[in-house]
Amino acid sequence: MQRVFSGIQPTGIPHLGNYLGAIRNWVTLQKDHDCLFCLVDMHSLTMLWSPEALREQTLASTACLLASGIDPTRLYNQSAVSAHARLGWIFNCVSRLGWLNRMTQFKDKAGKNRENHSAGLYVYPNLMAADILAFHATRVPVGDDQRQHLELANDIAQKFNHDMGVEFFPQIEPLIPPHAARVMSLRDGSKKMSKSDPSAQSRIILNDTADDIAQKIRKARTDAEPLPSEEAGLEGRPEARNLLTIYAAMSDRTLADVLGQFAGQGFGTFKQALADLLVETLAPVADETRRLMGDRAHLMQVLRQGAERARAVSEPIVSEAEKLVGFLR
Ligand code: AQP
Repeated sequence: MQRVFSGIQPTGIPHLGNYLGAIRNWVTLQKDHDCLFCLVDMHSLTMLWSPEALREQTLASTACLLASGIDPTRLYNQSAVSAHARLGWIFNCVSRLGWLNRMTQFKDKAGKNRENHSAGLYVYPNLMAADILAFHATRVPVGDDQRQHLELANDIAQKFNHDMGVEFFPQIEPLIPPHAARVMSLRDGSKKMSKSDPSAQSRIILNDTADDIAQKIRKARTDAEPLPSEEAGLEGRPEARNLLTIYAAMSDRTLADVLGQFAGQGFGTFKQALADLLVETLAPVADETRRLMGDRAHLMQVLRQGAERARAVSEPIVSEAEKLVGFLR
């Protein structure tokens, strides 16, 4: 059975982009793959953080993932399993500065002020490679924004194998959904929907109420033109494309099919239909998330048990990697 690994940062409540780009696929994959899903709390330290918020958001994200249908036995938080940090350090020494310099996510997040960002943000992709390879996972379901990091993980695996003269780490295959792999902000169709966007109106989060969802969709930025009948008519209209793509992904239909239904109509009717569709799927997730957040002891227990299982899988692999690089045991 193929092993699957994927993670999400507990930097806030997961949003619709996380759901369509990653979480929804995790739920499908866990049916016939050996899956590990991780709250990557160590990655959350790469940007400024508050310890109290990190604790709360780790529990809230756990609740959201369970409410979305993730199997509790497959979920844990990264910092509880030392294999991540140990292999992460080895990969810091295998990865090349030239490779990291090409990472667009670092450039996007650091912006013009890169000298003031943490060294962690820069080496984040090395830790991400360790997250996956510590389990010899070969399939990684992610959104499109993570494609470059997975290419780097394969370069690291290959260089490690070459330098140590072994065939130890496998190659990784990204599983990127064919539709809605990059959900954009509801306020600006050129920006990725993100937990760290200062505007709460830019994203739908998985514990939004039905009213929140309807209000955010009503206020989502659009343009003055009616909806086109063909995809070509979405050229230069990123906000319209984003909303239609979300509708198509949520209803498991093609964009062409959705355009056929709404062609020539204004955004009023379409936004109402989109809000209804989102509420139908997400409101039960939000209700269950709120219920689970009331039971912190249960959430902690899920993470502890998940970490135990993750330790059992990763320990022999990372111990072997440590032996291969020459560490004495
Ligand atoms: N907008 C998106 N569309 C599709 N997929 C997305 N993912 C994130 N944003 C979108 C996918 O969700 C998974 C978990 O992402 P993450 O939380 O680890 O990190 P991120 O990509 O940095 O997400 P955010 O929301 O933008 O977080 P912040 O603001 O904290 O940096 C990944 O598979 C990702 O591809």
